[in-house]
Amino acid sequence: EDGYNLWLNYRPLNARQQQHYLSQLGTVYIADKSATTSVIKDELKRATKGLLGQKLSAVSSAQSAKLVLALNNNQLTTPLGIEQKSLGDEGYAIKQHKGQIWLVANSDVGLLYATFDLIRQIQTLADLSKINKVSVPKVKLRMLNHWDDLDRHTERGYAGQSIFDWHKLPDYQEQRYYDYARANASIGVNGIVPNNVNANALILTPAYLQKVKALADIFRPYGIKVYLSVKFSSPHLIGGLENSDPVKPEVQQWWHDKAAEIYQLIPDFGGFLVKANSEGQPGPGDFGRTHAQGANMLARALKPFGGNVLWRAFVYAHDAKAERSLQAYNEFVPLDGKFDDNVSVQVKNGPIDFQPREPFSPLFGAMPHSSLAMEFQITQEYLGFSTHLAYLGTLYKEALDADTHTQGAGSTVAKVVDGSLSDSPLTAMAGVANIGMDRNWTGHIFGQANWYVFGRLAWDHDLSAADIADEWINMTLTHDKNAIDQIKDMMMNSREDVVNYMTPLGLHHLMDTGHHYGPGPWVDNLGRADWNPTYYHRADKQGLGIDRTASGTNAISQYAPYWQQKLANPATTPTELLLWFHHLSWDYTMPSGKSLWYELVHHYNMGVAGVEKMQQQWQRVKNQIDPNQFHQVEMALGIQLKEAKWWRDACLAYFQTFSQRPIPEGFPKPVHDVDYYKSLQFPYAPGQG
Ligand code: BDP
Repeated sequence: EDGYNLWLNYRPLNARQQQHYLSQLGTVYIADKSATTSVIKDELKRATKGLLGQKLSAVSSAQSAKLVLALNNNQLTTPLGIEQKSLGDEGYAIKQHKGQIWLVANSDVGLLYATFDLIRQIQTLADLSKINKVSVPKVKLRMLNHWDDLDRHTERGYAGQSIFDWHKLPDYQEQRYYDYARANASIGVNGIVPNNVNANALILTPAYLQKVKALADIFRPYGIKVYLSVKFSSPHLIGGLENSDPVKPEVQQWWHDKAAEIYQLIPDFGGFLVKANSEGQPGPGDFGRTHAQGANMLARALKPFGGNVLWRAFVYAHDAKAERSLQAYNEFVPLDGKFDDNVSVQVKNGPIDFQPREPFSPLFGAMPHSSLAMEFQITQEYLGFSTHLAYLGTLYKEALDADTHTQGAGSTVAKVVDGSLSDSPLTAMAGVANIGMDRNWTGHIFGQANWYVFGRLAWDHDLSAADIADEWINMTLTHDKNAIDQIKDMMMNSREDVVNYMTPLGLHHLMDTGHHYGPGPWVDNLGRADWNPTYYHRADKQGLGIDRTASGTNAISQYAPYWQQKLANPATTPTELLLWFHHLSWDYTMPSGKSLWYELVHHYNMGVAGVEKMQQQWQRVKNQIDPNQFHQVEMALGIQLKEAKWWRDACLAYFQTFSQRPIPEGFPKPVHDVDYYKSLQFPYAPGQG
């Protein structure tokens, strides 16, 4: 088992289970013909052959079939009485009806999603005898963002080169593209951006658009649209215009013409993703224009063709006076209501940058007249690359379930993202992909679970992280009940372990420079203050943490009054975010009754202990896991333990130079002094920008 099949790993069920499902599904009728229907047939064949030992026999009428797939506009579905409207463009129903199982949707892509759901039911050994479900996605655009360069380098990618081989496209169409599309369709991902947000203008040249068209043609039957990251200065760089000022008619015309050219090739092209005026990328700010002016210019070029703009809110200016966590809000909130209806402002889950733990970004809930898209990072740039086991389902849920209180209690981030709390109909969720050419796609097998959970939550944010982990384990690794419990427990605790051994109690941005691999809390010499870890932890003789209350940067003022009140006082600030919002003395009494210094040491050690526990749990499931996969995870956990100790020791050795307190009784002392940790070099760490 090399992991290539991901969760679409159709291992044979036991004979009794096979018999059971064959008696329920033995014959199939598919009342439709299209490219997507062929995909459905292929997948059903593949899944039933693998899982049930034989494919279903196709029959020529619905009456004689056990399994019926039908479009809702078809007369055939009348007996089910399913409200056509309720399913929308992509939703579906799976219903037991007089001894038959019906899959019904308004579109063939809806039927494809239903098929993958049915397969998942079998893979997770669900009872189909009374199945009666309707499933409709809560968010419209469910997208993967690849930070992949045209030379196949993947920025912050830890699983090998980019899967997109631009050099060989459009002629050479890898099997991997099809398997990638199957995997995405199986979890409801319906849009992909194959190129880096730090965009190369070449992507919009005719030769590259031919390559993009080839990908779009492959992905179309799977319900997946292609979008592109575009460089705002493209009119100047590849169009020969003097500059790319968005108010200039010739610049607007250039984008209109470019859009027309793209749609000529790709009639269902999704639109543009833009990183503008951020980390050196060009943008409307270069000409004194606002983000809204820049975004709307692109949106108007795409509008006649039905395309959308995803405009990123990840901005922090190098000359800004405000503390970094304040900047996106400062720039974007005044623009609320000014974006066109085919623009979504894409916001990272937290106010800084994909840290192991952040509070929710205050933009969520603060722009009720705009579409706000969620951007999660699936690739583990700040959570141990592809060597650490960190299930991100819990992180995503924490962010989505966070209550912004902007429209009273219950104003969760999820409700902002799914449009219930805004007057914009456009809704979107994006995940920065963790996929590369590694045989198992994600480097670490458990990285697959992060791709999986992203898609499942983008479809339905009400699902629980534990249930999704359960599905994934069943589909990917094993059906053994005890093993599932052990592995699920590992997954559910893993992200908190990482938080504890890297950045406990609200600490953040302690990583080393450039590659972001390993600890570097001492770094204070970078070109910009807000690139330095010291900017964020503010350790001194008195204590630790950054004061973001009114006596400090006043970042808490960007949250709803409910939160302002709570966050103003350390005693009512959630412990896990304490040092995000407060600078506290080393002797500050924590809710446990112990001092801050004690709890800091304790948390770092809990993180390490958590990895040791995962190692033990993994050993317990040895007989239930494919030997190759078992060994890979075993080796990775070995690395993770070493690195957890490295993080703990380096950070504690460093913070101890300020706290001047001994490591409390019962905890190990750092193995080396801080100079040793400072001296470590990682010139070829993967995935650097
Ligand atoms: C940072 C990454 C950088 C990305 C940037 C972004 O280190 O490589 O370009 O985010 O989101 O976290 O644009």
